[in-house]
Amino acid sequence: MSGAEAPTWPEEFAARYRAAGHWRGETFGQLLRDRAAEHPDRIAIVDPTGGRRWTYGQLDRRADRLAAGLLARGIVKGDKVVVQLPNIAEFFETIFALFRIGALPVFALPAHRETEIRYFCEFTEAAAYVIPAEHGGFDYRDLAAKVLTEVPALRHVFVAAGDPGAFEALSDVPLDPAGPLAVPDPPAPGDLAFLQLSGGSTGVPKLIPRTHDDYIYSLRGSNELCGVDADSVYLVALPAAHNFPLSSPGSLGALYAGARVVLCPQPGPEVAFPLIESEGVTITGLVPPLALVWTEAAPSSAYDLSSLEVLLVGGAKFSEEAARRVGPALGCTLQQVFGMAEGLVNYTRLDDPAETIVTTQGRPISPDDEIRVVDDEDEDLPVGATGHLLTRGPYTIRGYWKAPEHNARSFTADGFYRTGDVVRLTETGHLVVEGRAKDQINRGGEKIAAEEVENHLLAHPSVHDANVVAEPDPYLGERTCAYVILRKGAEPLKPVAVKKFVRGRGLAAYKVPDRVEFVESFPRTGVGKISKKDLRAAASNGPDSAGGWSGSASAQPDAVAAAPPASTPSASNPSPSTPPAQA
Ligand code: AMP
Ligand code: DBH
Repeated sequence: MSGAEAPTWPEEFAARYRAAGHWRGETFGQLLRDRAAEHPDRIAIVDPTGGRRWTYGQLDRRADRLAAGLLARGIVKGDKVVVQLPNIAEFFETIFALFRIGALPVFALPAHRETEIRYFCEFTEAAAYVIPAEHGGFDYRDLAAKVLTEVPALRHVFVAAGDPGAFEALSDVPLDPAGPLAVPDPPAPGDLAFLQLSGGSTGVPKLIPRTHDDYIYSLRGSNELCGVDADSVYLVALPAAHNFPLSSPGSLGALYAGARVVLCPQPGPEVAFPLIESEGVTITGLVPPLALVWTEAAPSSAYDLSSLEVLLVGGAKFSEEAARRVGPALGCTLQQVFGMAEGLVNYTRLDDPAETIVTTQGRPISPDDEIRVVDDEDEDLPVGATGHLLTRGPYTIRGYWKAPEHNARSFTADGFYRTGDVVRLTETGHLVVEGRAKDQINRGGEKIAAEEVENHLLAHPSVHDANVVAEPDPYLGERTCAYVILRKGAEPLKPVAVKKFVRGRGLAAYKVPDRVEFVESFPRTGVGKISKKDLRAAASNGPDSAGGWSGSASAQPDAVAAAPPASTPSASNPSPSTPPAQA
């Protein structure tokens, strides 16, 4: 992997991970080839929308034919391809074709819109962009047409499902390679396999470079801890490209095991439960809000859910009370998972005591995952104390892709990733997530970088300054509240107009603030910095408490007499840029 694009593991660590048998020299292209050779007629992918059932042999063949077609279109090793597909079979055909030729999928989510997609295409200098024609009432061809005019380097748009319109249908790309697929320079196990997205905490989005070797190790480890083998049936209920349903153990873990992957077009019980019954689903993963909905729906459901053995819940903190209800309601084992696309994944073990399963977020996959819980000065804390989680290990990145300045802050000098999570370690080595130090809102598992939304708010001509914080929500866990100071003399705005403005900037809908409050000033800390802590406290006290700090911590009104131009950075947002982030 190229050191210029992202820092990688020092050779002594790489050697250790190889010697331990973690990195076994596998690649995604080869693993599908091997499974197809072992059991060509087993079902790999079930896509209920098209009534499609692809065997391992068929998926392997499709990946080869698409790979040959993509090579013929000039897509080569190292090229980036933004893949924005819903839960359809073509997602797997596409990514395995790209893996085979060594081109890198960039895993966009269906919720991403113009701002995010343009950024991914520009920043990665993507050669191609793969979309469905329409999904969830949204026309991705319109989005692609806009992005194509804005990003000249983008050479191809492929439409994987539905009417391709002005673009090329993905189904027209495959070619029959004469004989076995000939890839001029096939990827090596240590090469990058794809770029995953980070929820991020800054206005600048982060891309996560994962290698074949490191990611496949996390799949193998996950399969072992989640009991996934060739007889398992994994339901992809969350968006397929997200790191959780992709790898914990996810669809790729299931394919690694030679198991069956069932694609669920919608995660609600009305669509998922019939699929669990008809396909005999044994394992799936959900974010906490969905787990609550399933738990409520299951007892009165007409569908037979008895095949379900394991329900993984993660992405955001699952409350103990809700966790207790899962087993009785769904008749399966709850497995909490605390993971991150940057690497480290923790699971409660299937045979952990029931109390451990409902009160902790698990422990790391690997004996070589190094965990440190530290104070604000990076000093190690004793077991049981609450502090910042730092980690290093065989499947945790050593740096984001092309982000040297951010890497200097997000990683210690000796390569530990600063997760931004505040945790406590129990005597049994389990982690309990107690909070978060990063400036992020976790909206039911969807991560929102506060700074990103603040930058979009600041682009409004009437907005002088803005701060976005989390407020508690009974269903989502957290939702977003934007505190906005209007410019002196600006026309009064309604909250709905602010939300509409943000939406109009072409952002994923989940990033639009749930609540907007207009205030005269922001609370300040002792040294005069804006206190997000006080803003969060105000937000959790409800709509009318905003501005309660005025005249106390800060006697200085924040609004200035002469309105600066819209692009001028404000105190709370040194960067005037308006880049998007992600997941
Ligand atoms: P990302 O870096 O976007 O992949 O998001 C990973 C982050 O999600 C973690 O660093 C945590 O903040 C959060 N997260 C994931 N799983 C859990 C969990 N089970 N409990 C609490 N927070 C979680
Ligand atoms: O939230 C996450 O990013 C996440 C949660 C559970 C994750 O990446 C994972 C498991 O692998």
